[in-house]
Formats: sequence, structure tokens, C-alpha cells
Amino acid sequence: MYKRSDFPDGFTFGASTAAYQIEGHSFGGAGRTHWDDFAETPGNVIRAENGAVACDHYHHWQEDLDLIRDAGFDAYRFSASWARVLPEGRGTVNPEGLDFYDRLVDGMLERGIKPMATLYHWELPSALADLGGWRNPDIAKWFADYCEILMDRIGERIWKTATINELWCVSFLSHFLGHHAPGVRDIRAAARAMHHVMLAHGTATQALRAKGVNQIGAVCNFTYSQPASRSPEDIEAAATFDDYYNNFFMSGFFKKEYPERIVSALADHFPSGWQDDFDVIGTPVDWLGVNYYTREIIKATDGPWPGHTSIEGPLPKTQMGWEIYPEGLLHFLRRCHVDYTGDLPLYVTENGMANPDIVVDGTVDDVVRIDYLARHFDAAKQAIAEGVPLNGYFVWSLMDNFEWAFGYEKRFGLVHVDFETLQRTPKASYMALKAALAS
Ligand code: IFM
Repeated sequence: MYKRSDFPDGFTFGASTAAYQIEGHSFGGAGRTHWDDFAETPGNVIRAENGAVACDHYHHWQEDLDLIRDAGFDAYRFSASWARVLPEGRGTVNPEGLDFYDRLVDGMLERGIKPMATLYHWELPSALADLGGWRNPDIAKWFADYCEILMDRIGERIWKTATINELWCVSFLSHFLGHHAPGVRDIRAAARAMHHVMLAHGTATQALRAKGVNQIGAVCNFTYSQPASRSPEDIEAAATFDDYYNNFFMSGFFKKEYPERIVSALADHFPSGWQDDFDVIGTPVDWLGVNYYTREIIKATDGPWPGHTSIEGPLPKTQMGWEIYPEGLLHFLRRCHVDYTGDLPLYVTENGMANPDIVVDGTVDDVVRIDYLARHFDAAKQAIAEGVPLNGYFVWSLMDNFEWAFGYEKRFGLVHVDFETLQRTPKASYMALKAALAS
């Protein structure tokens, strides 16, 4: 079993959540978001569920911060909702929204919890979606303006700030695969969103630095790309997946270029002048967040780019159907360090699993999650032993929440949430982590 003393002194343990997934977006004057629109459109989200109430963290935040403190976590990675701060995305500020984040940050500090803020975790204000959202180049400026407004209020008390969570999901998953809001399936929209999300990250980073905000990071999600066979076709297909999923964003940030395979596939669809934006995109960051869950088995197919499909793998799977593959975490920690970030501090900003947890006699026996985390902690320890500057680890998630297109069905929490009564019940994995962090 893992314990805190297995990790270097000062290693930061934390839990992660995101605004739309927990807060209850119908409270406190928040504006409509493209996730509300997406969820209201039949077929997009299981049972057409949305984030209107979620865990009602908006009213339960003190209880939730107590759970973080009582587990012994050092830090809490939360996100702020753009539409809560600026209901129309620009213009008039919602004072209740800023007050909420103000209270939340103070609540963390009072409990000795370091606040790690994410500035965008997917709830784009609908008013900006109406203008093209991530397809519109002006989004870089809109995003930077919102970041400045929020950070003017809370920035001085924030331990570390991430700009945009999981740029692949914001762009490719949402505009090419259409699985997330706005649910677009269009190669040109995807290419534009992929570039604009990079530009928005860089523009906001520069604006915040100019205001004296320090410790700004980028957070990317990584999925290990495993060719389905040794055939040259499958190997090339897996390399393409690896490039548009894992390398595109890292290469933009840290090498100021996009991978050649992606440029040749998407160059006709990138916005004009994209080659001139890399000095902004590559604005230095202070740390990198690595979100890691699984691998995919990639098989080449006939047909248009990217010319592959994912097939089912042989390993045990989580409730999401995702294979449990901790070796992938070690792989990406090594790869980030060696290929991209050098001595830059790394954090695992998300890792965890969904499980169909139920409460029996007041407890939740999620032993599979205890094992999942132990195996991924081992991968992290191995990376540290090899010299990777990994400084912290955040479990996804503190509590069960709105799992996007899967609604409330998939439970990722260390804490069980009854979505009828909103009762929180710490699971066995929470208790195990609490014991580990105390030892
Ligand atoms: O719930 C999500 C989170 O919002 C972003 N990273 C992956 C998690 C699990 O799917």
C-alpha cells in the first residue's frame, strides 16, 4: 500500500474537480453555457442530464472543503466557470460569481489547503458559442479578458493557475468527434479550434503575467497509443493518433511548431497566419499538468483522415470501458520530461477511475479504485526515481459528479454523492488515501 512517506518531502497531494461538473450552474446568476445547449439536444447526453444542480457545491462548498482537509490533501484543484463570472462571456460581470470564488479560495486557505485554479474547464458561455466559440479567433482575447477579471479578484491567493483544461477535448473531441459541446463534427472547425485554443492559452498567459500572476501552467490530457498489430499501417495509424492527441499541443507549447503529420493533414483548415502565432502559443509556463487515464488500441482503416479506429483491448476496464494501464502514466511522465519540458516541474493533475459504486450500510467498498490508485502512484514513484521532476498528484475526482456526455452515471469520486439527497459519503478509497497521507 502507498503512503505519503514514499514520496519526496514537499510532494503535493490533492483532489481535482471542475465547476460545471459540481457547482450547480442554475444557482448564483451564472449564464447559459454551450453544455446546457448540448445537453438539451436529444441524443447528446445520457437522459439529457445537465449541470443545473450537479452536486450543488455552490451551497455545499464548506462541507466539500472540509472533506478535502479531513482527507489530508495539501491542495485542491478547482475550476472557475467563465459563464458564472461573465454570464454573456464578455461585458457585465456577475458579482455573485466573483464573490463565490472569493469565498471558496478563502475557505481553502482557512483550512490550510493550497488553491490550484483552472480558468477554463469547458463551460463556454452560450453567447460566445453563438459567435462561433472556439472557431472564432477573437476567443483568445475574450478568454484573456475573462481571466484578468477573475484573477484581479482571486489571483493573489492562488497557489498555481492552469489556463485551459485538456486542450484536445476542447478542440478535437468537441469539434471533430462531436462527443462534447458544441457537438460539431467538422475537420475545418476542429483545426481552427485546435489552433485557437493554443492561442487563447498563450494570450491569457501573457495577459496574466503582465498583471504579476505567477505559477501559470498548461494542462494536457494524454492517452497511450498502442498499434493493434505490427503492420506498417497500424503503426502509422497509432503514430497519427499519438500526434493529434498527445504531441500536437505539447509541440506547440514547447517547440513552437506542430507535428508534421498533423500539418500535412490540416494545413488547409488552420486559420490564416497560424504560423505567426507560435511566439504567443509558446509563452513560457512554470509547470505542466499531466492528465492520464488509459490507452487506446489503434487499428488502421480505409477512408479519410485520420484513417483509424479504436478496438477493444484485453486489459481490465473501468466503468468507462477504459483499460487500466498505469505503464502509460510512466511513459508520458518520461516523455514530457525528456522530449518537451526538461527541468520544468510536472504535476499529475488528473488520474482516477469510474466505478459503479453503491452505498451499502453507509459505506462504499471501492477496492478496485484503491488498487487503481496504488498502481498509478507506483508509476509516479518510478518516474521520480528516474529523475522526472514530478512534484504532485491530484486524484480525479474529489466526488462523483456530472461526467459530461455520460451524465451522472459514471462515478469517479473518492466521495459518493447521492444525486437525489446530495448526501456525501466518503468511499473506502477516500479512507485509504486519508490513512496513506497521514503515514
Ligand atoms: O470528468 C473528466 C474531466 O472533466 C476532465 N478529464 C477527464 C475526466 C474523466 O472523464
